Order: sequence, then structure tokens, then C-alpha cells
Amino acid sequence: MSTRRQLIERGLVAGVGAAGLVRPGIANVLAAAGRAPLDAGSIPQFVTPLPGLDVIAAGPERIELRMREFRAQVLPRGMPRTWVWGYLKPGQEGRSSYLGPVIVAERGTPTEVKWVNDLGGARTTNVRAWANATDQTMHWADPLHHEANACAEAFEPGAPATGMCARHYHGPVPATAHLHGGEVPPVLDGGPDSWYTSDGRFTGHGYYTRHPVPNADHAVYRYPNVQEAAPIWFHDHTLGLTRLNVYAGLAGAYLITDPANPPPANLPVPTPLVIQDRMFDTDGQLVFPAGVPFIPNPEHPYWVPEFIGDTIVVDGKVWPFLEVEPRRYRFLFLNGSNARGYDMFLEHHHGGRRGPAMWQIGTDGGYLDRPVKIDPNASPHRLRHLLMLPGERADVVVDFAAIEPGSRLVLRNVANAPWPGGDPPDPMTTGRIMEFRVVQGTGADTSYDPAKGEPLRRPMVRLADPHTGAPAKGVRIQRARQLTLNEVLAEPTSVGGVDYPGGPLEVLVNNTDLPGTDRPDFTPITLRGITTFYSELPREGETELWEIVNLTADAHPIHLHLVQFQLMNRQRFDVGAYSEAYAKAFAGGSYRPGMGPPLDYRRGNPRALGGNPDVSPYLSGRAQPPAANEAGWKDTVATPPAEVTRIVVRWAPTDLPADTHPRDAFFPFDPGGKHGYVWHCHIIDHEDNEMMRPTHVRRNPAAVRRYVEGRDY
Ligand SMILES: [Cu+2]
Repeated sequence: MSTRRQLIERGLVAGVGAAGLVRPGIANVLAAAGRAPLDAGSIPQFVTPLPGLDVIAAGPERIELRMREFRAQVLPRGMPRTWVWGYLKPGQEGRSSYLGPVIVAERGTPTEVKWVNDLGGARTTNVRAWANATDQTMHWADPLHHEANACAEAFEPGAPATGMCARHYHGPVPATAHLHGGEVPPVLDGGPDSWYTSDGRFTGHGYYTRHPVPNADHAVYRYPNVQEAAPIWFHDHTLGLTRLNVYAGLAGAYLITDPANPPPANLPVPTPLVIQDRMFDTDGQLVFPAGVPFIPNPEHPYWVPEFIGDTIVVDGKVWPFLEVEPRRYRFLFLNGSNARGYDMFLEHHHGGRRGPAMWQIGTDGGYLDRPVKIDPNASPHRLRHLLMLPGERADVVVDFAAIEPGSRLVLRNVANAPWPGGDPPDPMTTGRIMEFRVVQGTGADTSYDPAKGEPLRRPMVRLADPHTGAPAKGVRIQRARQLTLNEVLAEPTSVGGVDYPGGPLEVLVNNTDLPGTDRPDFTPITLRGITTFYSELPREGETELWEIVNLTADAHPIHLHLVQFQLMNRQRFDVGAYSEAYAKAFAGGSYRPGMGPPLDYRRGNPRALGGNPDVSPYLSGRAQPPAANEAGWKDTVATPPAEVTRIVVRWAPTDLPADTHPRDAFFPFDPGGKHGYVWHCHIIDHEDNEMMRPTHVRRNPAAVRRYVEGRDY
């Protein structure tokens, strides 16, 4: 475990095996395998209709979903079909789209899902992007017990990259299903250690199933569906492999409705629009640019800091179109990409006129109180675009009534990648997401009109006041944490005449990867023989203020499991000066990557819980309240660079009154227990390389539970 860290400490950042690792580009690597990249600009756009995703209305019967490999027409018809992975129903051999299904569940009625891993092994998969991109140097699931982190020795400077760690994984594919945004017991969370393989021989130490099975190729989770109505989703979450499992296709939607608290009756049914970026070769197969270190990484030969694709896929189809009548439609946007953000608006294909506006009616965790207008023709200080980072959802109504039939509207994207300081999208490819074709309408539109501003729900409980950017009335903060986002960078150097530019080695939350006994202030929890060191141990029922201090150059979508939270405000700070103070606070007076925050979690400055020096003296400007369309329940929030993002997190259900005493606030199930949860960056490439920490919720001893493990789930 320490080998990798020792490498960092010794400053071993040189061009390791430069001959083996520094490669000239993706075309050459593919050429070596007899493949060639598909020019994204050559793919016909807007010729494929948006597919309907499979919908499953959840009832009392168990739902079985099998993770399987099949070929789908992702590229336009006439081009090759693509090998993908998806969640199929029993007996279903394939499907039009790899995405899905869409499970529609009702609050108050549990949904039992049997998640079967039927993916086989790395040797037999046809998804080459997966097989050619696994990285055994990562802290990852490691079913064959290669003890990943001891692998770094294979990358001593100058050594040829031929060690076991430089080889791709060849065993059974580990997978697990996480219910993103789900208020669920820890054993059902589908966290990074809950994976299992299709041969049933290997499981993560966090593996759990409701009904024990002799051959553990599946897990049975009975979701309680106790939260408010929300557009949540599910996707793979396997430790150190999520970026590849999701890239291969493992994602679907899970919509919770609440019959007791319905939205306006005439609100249209939503059409999910899951947006992802991908790359293809001329065989139509997925490409993952691993082993092409655009930024050579001496520790992880196949990991890339961010996967940024050149082709846009919506609901599993490249650049689709949707015919719409001149009336209102409701779209549920989900950014299911690895790393790419989208900053979106509608534009007329001919003439470039912008509009119509989008009206956002919901966020990650449910309906907003009232619709929020996002108008590309508004003045610059108003909301003009819909910005979504990976993991975020936006429930949106668009009114096409004023659009002339025959018009074609393009959903445009202008987000730099990585956001905000990366490269701008190509206006002819990644700057376009899909097309809406307005056709002749039939009949009057009696659906909910967001322009009238009528309420969408009974007012949500407010933990943060969206107007003042302060805690809401009646809210008492029991605990504040200051947590950092850190990127561990290699120094630029030159080895054997090859320039090595430096670049990210790993990305961390709170500068912590695998704390061992060197951090006695972290709490060890042992589950099936493996000890995890927890640093975030919230108490159920308490309300916390998390101040997330971004020291990196990019924005990170920070995601907490179990809870929906509220964005309070964001404020700029002096990164240089704070980073200096931060480095000085370490023993020895200089920054140590991955070694935890500089100060003790327990005995730190009370303003600096989380072990970090107080950021307050380095703040500048006024704290900015959230944009109106972010002022709802969130489980994933953008934390821009050089800013402190403040969120209010209550470790309790969202609909309890804001002034509920912590003693009276609890979940209907036990959120404690050793499995725990995680919080992490939802740039999946970051999450896979350490930008994730376990959280363990300490249960409220006064709680009265309705759901009991072993009986109900
Ligand atoms: Cu990140």
C-alpha cells in the first residue's frame, strides 16, 4: 500500500519507462491493434430518432435486471453496431439502447431488485475499450488479489513497463449497482466495495444480498422508497472501475413519485435525456484513450485524468433527433458522462436565433417550489444556459408553441472541457447535443404552463435561504467541516531525452487516499477482514455545514450518498495564499500529498473541522447565493475552482421541518452499520483514482425505526 506513496515522497515523478509509456497519440495506438479512430465529424447528425427507453412500473413483484453484453445500434443505421453493456430483463437478448431501464417507483412501496452480474470475464468481452483500459495500479476492486497498490514498483524510472501491473486485468468482471440519490440503508447502497463477479467466486468486502445465495453472482436489494419524489438513477460504482463499467453502458433511471404529494396534475410525463460523450473506432466500437497518456502518468499507465469524448450520445444514440409538436414538453436531463460538463441552450438550426427558453422545474432531489426560467436571450447577469456537471439532473419544461412547424432546433453545448478552464467544444460536433424538429400540432395544449409560475409542490423545507445565502430560519448548524479538493501533480522533468510534462497522479478529497496508522485521528472500521479509516463521521439527525475548498484548477461535481442537501453559497478565496498556509500546517512545514489534512480531526481549531486550516482569512468578495435553479435539493453540486462551496447537509429525511431537534430527526432505517457510505467527485475518472472518502453515519440512539435489516431489506 505504501509503495505508491513512497514513490511520491521520493519525488519519483520522472518519465517512467518513457519508451514504454510515452506514446504518440491515439491513432498510432489504435493502428497497432489494427484499428483506426472514427472521425466524429464524419458521423451523420440528427438522422436517428430518439429511442424510447424501457420503462418498468415497479410493483410488489421483484424486478430482475441482468448486466449483460450485447450489440446496440449506437451510431446511425448503416454504420456498425457497438458492443455495449446494459441492464436487461430476463430473456431479453438485446435492446435498442444500452441505457436503462427507467424504473418508476412509488414512495411508500418498496421495490425489490435482483441485480445479476452476467458480464463474464475480461478475456471474452467484446468491449475492447474496457478490456484495454483496466489499470491494476489503482486502488481498485482487484478480484484476483493482485494487491494493486503494491504494483507501483513496476514503474521505477527507466524500467520497462512489463510488470504484472502494466498488464490488463484478465479475470471476471466485477460490478455493482448504486442507486444514485437514493435514501437507502448502507447495505443497499451499492457502494464501491459491494461488487461481485459473474462466476460468483469473488465479492467485495462490502458485498450484501437480502437473500443469501450460494453462488454470489447477484445481489437482491429491497429499496424502501421512503424519500420525497425525485428523479434519481442507478449506475455501476465498482471501486477503481466505475469509469469503464459506466462507459460500457451500465446506467439507468429510477424515478420516485409521491402519490400523497403529487405535482400539478397536468404536468407532462418526462422524457429522460441522458447525455454522454463517447469515442468510436471505424469498426463502430467504443474507444477509451487509456495507454495514451496525453499527460503521461508514471504511476497509472492506463488511467487518464478525464475522459473527454468527441461524439455526443443521448439515450444511447449518437446525435439523435426528436419530433415535437408546437406545445410543451418535459425533459429530464441527466449528465451521465465520465467527465464532460454541458452548458446548454436551444438554437434555431438555420439563422442561429436562440430560444425557446427552458423552464427548470426540478433538481437532483425533486421539484423546485416554482419553475425557473433559463432564457438564452436574457441579459448576461441572468440565467441563460443550463449547466450540468456529471451526475446532475435537471427536470425541464420547454414550450415549443411559438415555433413555426418545420423549424429545427439544436440543443447546443458551450461548456469547456474540463469545465471551466478546458478546451471549448467544437461547434460542429461536441457543441451539439441533439435536434428537436417541430412538426404540425394537433389540438390545444392544456398542460402545466411554467410561464404562469404556479407552485410545483408544497414549499420545500429550506436548510439554506436561497436569497440571503445563509442558513434558513430555524436551522441550527451542529457541526462545520472545511474540506479540501486536491490534485496531486507530478513535477515536469526529462528522462532519457524525453520530456515529461508532469500532470495529475491522483485527485483527492481532503488530501486523503488510504490513511493508515499514520492518522490516529481517523476511525478504523473493519468489515470482513478489511479495515477502512473513516474521517467523516456525521451524527444522524445533525445538520452540518460543509465548506468545500477547491484548490485545483477544475470544477468538481461533489456527490454525497444517502442524503439530499442544499447549496448555501459560494465565495472566492486566494488559492495561492491559502495553499501556502495549508502546506505550512503539515508537520515539517511542507505539503504531503495523500497524507490527510495537515491538522488533527479531533483537536483542530473548531473553525477548521475537517483538519484543515481556517480558510476565512483568505476569502474575498461576497458569498454568492445559489442560482435559482440550484436552490433545491441536490445530491451532486458543482464546486468551481478557487471558490469555497458551502452546502448544508442534514443527516435526516428532507421533509422534516427545518427546526426539528436532532434527537427527533432520523431515517426510517438504520443508517449506521459497518458498510457505511461514501462522498466523492462525480467526475468518474477522479472518483476511480482516490477522489472519494468513506462516510460512516453514527446512528441516533433515540430513533424509532420502521425498517429493520433482515426483515425488510
Ligand atoms: Cu473531480
